[in-house]
Amino acid sequence: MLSDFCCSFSGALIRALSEGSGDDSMPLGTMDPATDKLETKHNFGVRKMGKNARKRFRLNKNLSCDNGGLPFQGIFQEFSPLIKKYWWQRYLLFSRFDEGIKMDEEGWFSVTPESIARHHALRCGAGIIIDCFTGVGGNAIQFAQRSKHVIAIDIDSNKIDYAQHNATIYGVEDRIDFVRGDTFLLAPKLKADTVFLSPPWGGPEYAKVTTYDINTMLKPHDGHMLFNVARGIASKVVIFLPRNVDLNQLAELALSANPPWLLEVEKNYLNGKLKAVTAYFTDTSK
Ligand code: MGP
Ligand code: SAH
Repeated sequence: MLSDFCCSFSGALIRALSEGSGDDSMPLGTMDPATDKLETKHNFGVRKMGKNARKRFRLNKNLSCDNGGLPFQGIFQEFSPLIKKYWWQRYLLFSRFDEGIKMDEEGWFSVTPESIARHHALRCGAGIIIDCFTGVGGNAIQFAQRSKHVIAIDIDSNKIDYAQHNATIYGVEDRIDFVRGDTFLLAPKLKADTVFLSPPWGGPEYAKVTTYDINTMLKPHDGHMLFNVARGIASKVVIFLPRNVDLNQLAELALSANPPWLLEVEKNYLNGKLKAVTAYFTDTSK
């Protein structure tokens, strides 16, 4: 089951919090959604495993029990042991995984699970979208299913090759312009309707801290740099962030623009487990 809920913070609410009314130290995420502007709750429903999926699941389970099985062994040869837990989730990451999806180490732990990426695509609409940190293409592929034009940038040429290959499996490679480059250097030349940012969080270690600090832990630049660069590209900025992100820092980002941008924070759940947080910033003056 994928369920997301999304709290929309009006400018007034952000201001109230940043000015310290009430408990300033309380992260926005701990508020009672019933009283704090819970706008929507989408329940995507529990999907029963189909006959084929059950068969595939049994097959993979058997492979891994009998001696590790080939796919499982291969994973250990090619990647660090850390990747094992992501391999178990491979069909959540790419439903067409068995058709030849290519991954590298960072791709395994960074790719946005397919149903969350599909949801991002729904929310981002059909205009021109720039995916500034494409990775192996989890988001770009879903954007291309809906948007008329996707520009997919990554600094790592292997990632761009893998993303292009993976997009071919989904039949959407023609709708994506793949660019190998540094988003921060390319930014002044970019214009779009929506800019999507799924930057490196510093690896799976992000989960070891109670509160993730976007000012010190995001790579390769901090949250303010990221937001400022992105808002020069589009009037809608979407950032995919760790589930333990400090929500007050997101409100600060929205307020740092003049006039302040609207902020919506969405928690992304998969099978009842909180996976990540997505922040949607919109310039309401345009
Ligand atoms: P996770 O917390 O590492 O996995 O990442 P999981 O399965 O929730 O681990 P558990 O031990 O808590 O059960 C959850 C999701 O966050 C991944 O599937 C990715 O979509 C995303 N993600 C994780 N990391 C480390 C990154 C990252 O560095 N960058 C980006 N953009 N996304 C990441
Ligand atoms: N959303 C992606 C995962 C992104 S992981 C997916 O679903 O597959 C983050 C990516 O940012 C990595 O692939 C990394 O190579 C890339 N990256 C890091 N610094 C960058 C920069 N300055 N410009 C462009 N890409 C960058």
